[in-house]
Amino acid sequence: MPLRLRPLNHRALDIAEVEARAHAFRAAMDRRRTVRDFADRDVPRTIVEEAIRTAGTAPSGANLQPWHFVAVSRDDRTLRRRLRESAEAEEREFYTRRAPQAWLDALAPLGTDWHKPFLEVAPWLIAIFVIPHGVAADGSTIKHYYAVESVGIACGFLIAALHHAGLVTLTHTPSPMGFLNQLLGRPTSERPFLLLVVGYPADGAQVPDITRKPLDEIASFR
Ligand code: IYR
Repeated sequence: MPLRLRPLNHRALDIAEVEARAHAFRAAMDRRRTVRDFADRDVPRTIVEEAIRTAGTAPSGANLQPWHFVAVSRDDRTLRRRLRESAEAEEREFYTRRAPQAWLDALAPLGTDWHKPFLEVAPWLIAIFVIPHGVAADGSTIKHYYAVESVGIACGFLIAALHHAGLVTLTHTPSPMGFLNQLLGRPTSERPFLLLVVGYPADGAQVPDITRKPLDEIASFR
């Protein structure tokens, strides 16, 4: 494709405003917590659509946008029950057999176990798939460069968008996740990446009292 350019839509702010916005955004993001206890309160589909549109603005390798999002409402109770049953079957294996003790020890401060009631309770689940290869008009295969990195960035945007809108999320990683292709009708050429649980927190929801590493532990300036 030929290179076509258009003007960048960017407004240069004065530095005091840049500083204030950087701080305000950090403070807002710092209030984001992974929540495991969801209310059964509804969230309109339009909000989920808007958050997925935000995720779709993420940068991606060669702008190939190697992602697919499947949003599952509570309308199909049977599907929700199947998703929960499949995830819990894998998770029960994980927690009782597959996980090495060191992994279980690492998870202990989070208080997780194989029970996943939020898969039925929360108003929305968003399953995110990586598409490692696309198909060209002539049927040939197109490699999606940095597909996993791109989808990771898009998921960051999605989580930030939902948090910014006033909702809470849980990044759930049932392992293995192959059942998502089958239950959600996605081809095997798409790889499940994660299952994002979306909604409002239950009344009185609590979260683990954990801390984030300070800047000097996560960054160096040279
Ligand atoms: N997939 C399991 C286990 C789990 C793994 C990690 I790494 C976590 O940060 C949290 C949970 C589960 O979802 O419970």
